[in-house]
Amino acid sequence: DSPDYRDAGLAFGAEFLFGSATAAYQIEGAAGEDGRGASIWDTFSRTPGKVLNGDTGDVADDHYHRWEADLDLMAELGLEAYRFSIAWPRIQPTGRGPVNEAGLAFYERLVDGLIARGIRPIATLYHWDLPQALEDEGGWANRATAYAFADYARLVGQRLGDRIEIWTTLNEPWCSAYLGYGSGVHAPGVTDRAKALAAVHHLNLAHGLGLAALREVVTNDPGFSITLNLHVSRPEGPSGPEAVRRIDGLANRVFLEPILDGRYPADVLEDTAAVTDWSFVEDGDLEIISGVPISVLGVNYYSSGRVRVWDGEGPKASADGHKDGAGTPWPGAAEEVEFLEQPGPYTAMGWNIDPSGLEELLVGLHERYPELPLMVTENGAAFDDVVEDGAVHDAARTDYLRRHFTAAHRAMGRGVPLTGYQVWSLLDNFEWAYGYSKRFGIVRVEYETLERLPKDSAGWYAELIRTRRIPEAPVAS
Ligand code: PNW
Repeated sequence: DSPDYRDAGLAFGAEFLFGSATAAYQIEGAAGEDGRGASIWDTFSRTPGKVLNGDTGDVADDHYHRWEADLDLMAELGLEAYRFSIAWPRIQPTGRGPVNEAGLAFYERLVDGLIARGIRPIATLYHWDLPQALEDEGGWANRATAYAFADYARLVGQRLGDRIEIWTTLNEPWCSAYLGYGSGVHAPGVTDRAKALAAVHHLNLAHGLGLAALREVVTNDPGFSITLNLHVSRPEGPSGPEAVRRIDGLANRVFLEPILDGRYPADVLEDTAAVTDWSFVEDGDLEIISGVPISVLGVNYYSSGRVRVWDGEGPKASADGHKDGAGTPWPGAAEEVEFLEQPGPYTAMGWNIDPSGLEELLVGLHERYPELPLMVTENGAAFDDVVEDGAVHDAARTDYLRRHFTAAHRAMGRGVPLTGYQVWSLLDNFEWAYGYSKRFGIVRVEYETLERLPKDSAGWYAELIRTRRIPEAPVAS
């Protein structure tokens, strides 16, 4: 038992799905092409001061034009699955109405190209690029957006519903709600705690309505899922457990319980009573949200936090290894939670590296939901890569991945039904508020030329996939 999570040689079964993940706005570019409408991220990134260096997704990795070469690259790495997202404004430019054929055709080509190469498509319907026209009507703070999402899901399902392996409704609704409508560091940049909580509910509702629509139209018995960025918080001092309860409630249970248990957690409603009366939850909503069971839960994990309740004296600490504590106006009682300095080491995002958090998260979920299969839908790291003689020797990234795969393997050894692992990300890409300054790819993208260069971590991952055993790896200095 090595405490540093660097066990080489651990084996994964034949069914375990190794892959990599991306998202439409982060890689596609071609923002004005083939009838694509504007999304909230177009508007936000073009607003001065919102994204570092004024970066936008206008060109990104130009994947919209280079998709075929990118698929060949995935095949060369031996990926068994590819998790991508579909841009709603390519399918419905204003968020409503008939299909924009040219936009949908892109995803048909992509999915057929994956299948032709033996790579299984995992499709996310919403990875944050809401059509701007829907934001103009209130966005996720508006109940009607959930119904518009269901119509969109049906349109996509009618066309791709014979070929997708796993459908994911939403990616990280925590980010959409709290970063989009609470702190405003993500699009649409709204800062209103009550709207953030309304967004939480409408995103949950969209999930339920979306799955119901999909179930009616798909023909190939796919998996149904949602991807959550669940927060692992470690308690500090006597108030630590109370702080953990508050963050776990607002970040995790406010999504898990409506979807998996058909109820909102009573303590969360209490914690937020001064912010909202939750009257946006209508009769029958919880039946809709939990109505179509998910067959696998997607888990995104990068880092953990260390928390206690602020005693009201001195400045409130907000150093957060997971970056969400800093400046995030957690609504209600969680606002009084302090995010403490972490021991490190850190990634280039300033996120504390803590593979044991992944093991604990997976084991905890399995204890709470014993029948539910899990999949890691994102894990990876940004580091300050350098190109040397035409190579990127990203030992730190390889080491990060090796330790997290070890953690996942240990969780499986403790009985967790983990079905796969999608590394974030295949390509360096538009890292939201950080623009192109943070590189998460196992493949480097040279933004001047748009050339792709697999990093050493990609070679390591290809070997893991080929041998189904965790290879030796250089230890990060
Ligand atoms: C996730 N936070 O984003 C997303 O799903 C990806 O699109 C993204 O590139 C990746 O993780 C790396 O950041 C997050 O502030 C963004 O806590 C922000 C936070 C968490 C996840």
